[in-house]
Amino acid sequence: MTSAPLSDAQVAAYREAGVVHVPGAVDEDMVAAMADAVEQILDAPSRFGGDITEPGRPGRFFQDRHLFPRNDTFRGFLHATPLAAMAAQATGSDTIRAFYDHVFVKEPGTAEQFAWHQDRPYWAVDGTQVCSTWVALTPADVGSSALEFVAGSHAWGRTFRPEFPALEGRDPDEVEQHLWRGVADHIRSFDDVCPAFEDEPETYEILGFAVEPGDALLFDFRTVHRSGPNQGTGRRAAISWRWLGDDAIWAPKPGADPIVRQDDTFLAPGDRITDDEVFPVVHPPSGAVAAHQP
Ligand SMILES: O=C(O)CCC(=O)C(=O)O
Repeated sequence: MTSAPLSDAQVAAYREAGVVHVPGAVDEDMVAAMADAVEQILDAPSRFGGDITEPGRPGRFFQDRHLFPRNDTFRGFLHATPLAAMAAQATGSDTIRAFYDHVFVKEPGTAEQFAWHQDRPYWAVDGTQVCSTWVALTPADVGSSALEFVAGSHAWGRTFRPEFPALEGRDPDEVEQHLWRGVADHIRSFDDVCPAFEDEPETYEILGFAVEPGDALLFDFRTVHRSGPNQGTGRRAAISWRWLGDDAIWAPKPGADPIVRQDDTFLAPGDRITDDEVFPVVHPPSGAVAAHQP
C-alpha cells in the first residue's frame, strides 16, 4: 500500500460527513493476527479492560484499551498497517501519533449499546486533526452492532455530555462508583446532552455501515456515533486506533479517561503533542523521516 492509501473521494467524504468507510483497509493475515490478539486480551485483560455486561445478562460486551505500551503484539500493530497513513491523509497532517488502541467485543445476544457519543469529551487531548480508525475483525451490520454516525456532526461546534455503556442516564455519582474518581464532576461539566437523533430523520442524516473483516471506519473524534445491541448470530469484534494529527494538543481534564494522566507526560496543558514515549510517531514511518533529512 502506498503512503496515500485513500482516494480523493474518500478524503472528501471524511471531511464532509466526519466519517468514511474504507473497505479492505487491513489485509487478511493482519486481521487474523488481530483476532488472535483480541482472543488473548479477552482471557487476560489489562487494568483498563473488562466486561461491561453485568453477570447473568445475555451476551458479553467487553472492552480494553491503551494496550500498546505494555503489549508488544499491539505495539507491532501500530506500525503494521496503513491506518496511520490514512489518518494523515484524511486530517491533512504531516505527522500522526498514536494515542491509544481500543478493543471492543460484543458476543451475539449482547443487549448493551454504546449510546450516541463523541470521543472528544472522554479524552485528555484536543485539536481538529484527531480521529479514529475502527477496524472490523468480524462481519457486521447495524443489526449486529456495526457503528452508526450522525453525518456532519463533527462540524457543529458542539460537545455532548459523555455517556458510558450500561450506565446511560444514571446519576453521575452512581456512574463514578463504577468508573473512576472525578468522572461525576466531569460528566456534569457538559450541559449539552445528545438528543435521540434517530427520532428526527428530517433533520439528521444517520449513516450506518455494513462491514467485512479488515474494513475500517475512519472518523473524526467530534463525530457523533453509536453501536447498538448485537442481534446477529456471531461475535462482533473490532479494534479502534486513536490518532493525533498535527494540531493535537495535550488537554488534561480532571475526570477524563485516566489512561494517560498529567503525571505520565512532561507536556503542559495546551502544549502541542511532542512526547514520543507516550504518544509515539507512527506516520511517517521512521525510515521516511530519515530520508527527508539533509
Ligand atoms: O465498537 C463499539 O461498540 C464502540 C466503538 C466506539 O465507540 C469507538 O470506537 O469510538
